[in-house]
Amino acid sequence: MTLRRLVIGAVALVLAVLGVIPAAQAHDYLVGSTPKLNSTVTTAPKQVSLEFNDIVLTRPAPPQLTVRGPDGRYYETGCATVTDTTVKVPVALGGAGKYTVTWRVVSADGHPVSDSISFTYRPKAGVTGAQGIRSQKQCTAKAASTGSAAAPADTSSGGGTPTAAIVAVVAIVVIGVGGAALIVLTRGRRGHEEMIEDDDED
Ligand SMILES: [Cu+2]
Repeated sequence: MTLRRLVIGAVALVLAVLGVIPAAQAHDYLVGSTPKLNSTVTTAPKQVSLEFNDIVLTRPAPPQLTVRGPDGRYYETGCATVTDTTVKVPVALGGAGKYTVTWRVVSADGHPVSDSISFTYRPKAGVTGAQGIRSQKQCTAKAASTGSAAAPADTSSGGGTPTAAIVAVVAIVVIGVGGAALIVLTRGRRGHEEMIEDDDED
């Protein structure tokens, strides 16, 4: 019984290391934004920025950040840039109404995450907004690398070595735990099978 518990614990640990259990927790999530979530602004912001709990990667894909107006048009005027945990995009808002900020960024663990928030723009009377564009800007890696994404070799080799080491460690643990689990499961099953397997033996 104690051994079985130990094995279950070890299996859970392996799954945790592999990222199966806390997959969602490992992903970057939004902790703040400008404008704030569901807020109403009366002055048009020059940029929209998103603050994540962890760093945002610019590889393999640059961040995608769109700001869509109440008319369905896009109001970002450039490509999104990343500074550690912050992703921002320049904007020129149009008319009054609800604006939806949608993002797709590469999480600190290398997986893409996407979601959206919205805010309301209520300009003062007489303020004329921008026209917006029909379809979102296509931002390639090159277009987005205006900032600090000028060290591709470092990022890839830096991430490769620890990953290989982790895989090796996990493989060893999996083999060990797998063997122990097999022993325990076989033992446990034997007791159960004795009751129903009489016919098979004949
Ligand atoms: Cu992930």
